[in-house]
Parts: sequence; structure tokens; C-alpha cells
Amino acid sequence: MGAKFVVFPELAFTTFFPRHWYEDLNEVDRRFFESTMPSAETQPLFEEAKKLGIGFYIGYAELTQEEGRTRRFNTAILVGPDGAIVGKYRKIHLPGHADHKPEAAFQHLEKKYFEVGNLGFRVWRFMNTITGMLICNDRRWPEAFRVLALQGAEVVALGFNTPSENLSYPEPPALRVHHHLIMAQAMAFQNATWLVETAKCGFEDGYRMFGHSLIVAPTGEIAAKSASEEDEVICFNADIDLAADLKRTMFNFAAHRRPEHYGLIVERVGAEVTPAKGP
Ligand code: ING
Repeated sequence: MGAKFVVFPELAFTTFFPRHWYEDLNEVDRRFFESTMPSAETQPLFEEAKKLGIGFYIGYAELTQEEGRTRRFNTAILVGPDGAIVGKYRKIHLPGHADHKPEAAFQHLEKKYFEVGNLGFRVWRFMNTITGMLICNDRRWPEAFRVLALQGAEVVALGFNTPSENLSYPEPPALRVHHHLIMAQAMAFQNATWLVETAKCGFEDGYRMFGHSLIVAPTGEIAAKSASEEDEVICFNADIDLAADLKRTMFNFAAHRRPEHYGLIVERVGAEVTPAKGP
């Protein structure tokens, strides 16, 4: 289809293993984590991309030794058309829980298997654009996109694995997709960036994850969307400069933002009821 940049999903090399409780972390490391990237198993992907002159984003479970200890992150990398790794992001917003919930239909143990990412939200000069990365649950937190946009992001790549069922309470699957669609359109528009969100979807281990991979324009319009939960490729010839007018006018951050009034966003973690004392 003539694509120059491909976005693969979160944890693209393995099943979404945080849906299961494993007592033995050595088994988890052996079965699901990558201790080198690329490795013998993943090198063919890098070689094929280089042969085709295609850059890509891909998510994987990263096992590494840092500061004298074993670290585990839900990671994504940007790889240039020459096969070189240009950027790395380690997922910061980890949803779910760390404890075993034996009564639940499935687990969501990202807080058990991964540490909070320690590389921050960054952008890179990548294939003649300024590209940033996020992973899955990050798309529910506007702060993540705004930090990338404040660094000049023109493209944001985001892989996801979102279960169709809600672990905590009954929720129509269509409503979960609705949330996914409005978040993607809002974040792309309010930050005047292209946004590529790629699903790992369909039944995996018997557990369903929804699709709806998207390419969203800076205008907030969905330029391309997957239509199935099968293996599917969506492609769009994006004009990166489509965002220029928005960045110069409506979302000219320097002209319109008022950080002196935004303090609570950084100072306060959870919501606290603190009503004003008067008018
Ligand atoms: N998956 C889900 C996501 O944020 C989730 C987890 C789903 C959290 C629905 C809250 C509500 O899309 C990952 N991998 O973050």
C-alpha cells in the first residue's frame, strides 16, 4: 500500500499475558519478556523493514538490568527505515492491579509485571517529522498527549490491547469503543497532531480485545479505521503540515495557555473536594 511508517500494537510479540496470574516470575520472563531488542527471534522483522525502507513502532515487554537490579517495562520503540532504533518509551500509565483476583473472570496485572516507565514522555526527529510515543492506557490521560505536544509532536504513535469486557463492572462493549473513539479524536484535535492507534484484537487465549485501529488527523477527523477484529492493515497518505493552521491559531499554546492556573494538575494526584469559600 506504499506505507512508509507502520505502527504495530502494544506487546506485539506475545499474548496480553497480564490477563493471567503467574506465581513464577522466571516463567513470565522466559515466556513473555525480551532481554535484547532485536534478538534472533525479532531480527527478521528489522531486516524486512530495512529491505522495504519502512520505519516502524512496535510494543514489547522489556526485561533489563539497570541500577543493579532487574527491571521490567511495557515498552515501545521507534525504528527508522535503516533498521536503527531511534527512540524508546516505557509505559507510564499502568492500569489494573498488582494483587491476584482469583474470583475475577480475568486479571489485569500490568501493575504486577511492569514498573512505571522511567523515560518520560519524549519526542524524536523521525522520518522528517517530530514523533512521540504512548501506549494503550496513556490515551486516557490528556496530560500525556499535552506533554508531547508541548515538545512539538506532529505525530503520536500508540499501540493498544484493550479488552472488550470491563473487569470491574458491567459495561456494554460498544460503550468502551465509544470512549476509545472520542479520546483519539479529542487528543489529536486538542494537540493538533496526527495520531495512529493500532489494536491487537480479536480472541487471544479465548479473551476478546476490540479493534478499531485508527489514523486520526490533527483536525480530529478519523482518516482511516479498521473494520474487523481480524488481521487488517489500514493506511493513509497523511499531510503532516495539515496541523499548521491549528498550531498557529486555535492551539497556539504560547498565545493561549495559562499554566499559572493549572497548578493542581501537577500538585494533586487524586481528586479532593476543596470548594471555594465564597463567590
Ligand atoms: N488496556 C486497557 C486500556 O486502557 C483499561 C485497560 C481498559 C483500563 C478499560 C481502563 C478501562 O485501554 C491497557 N493495556 O492499558
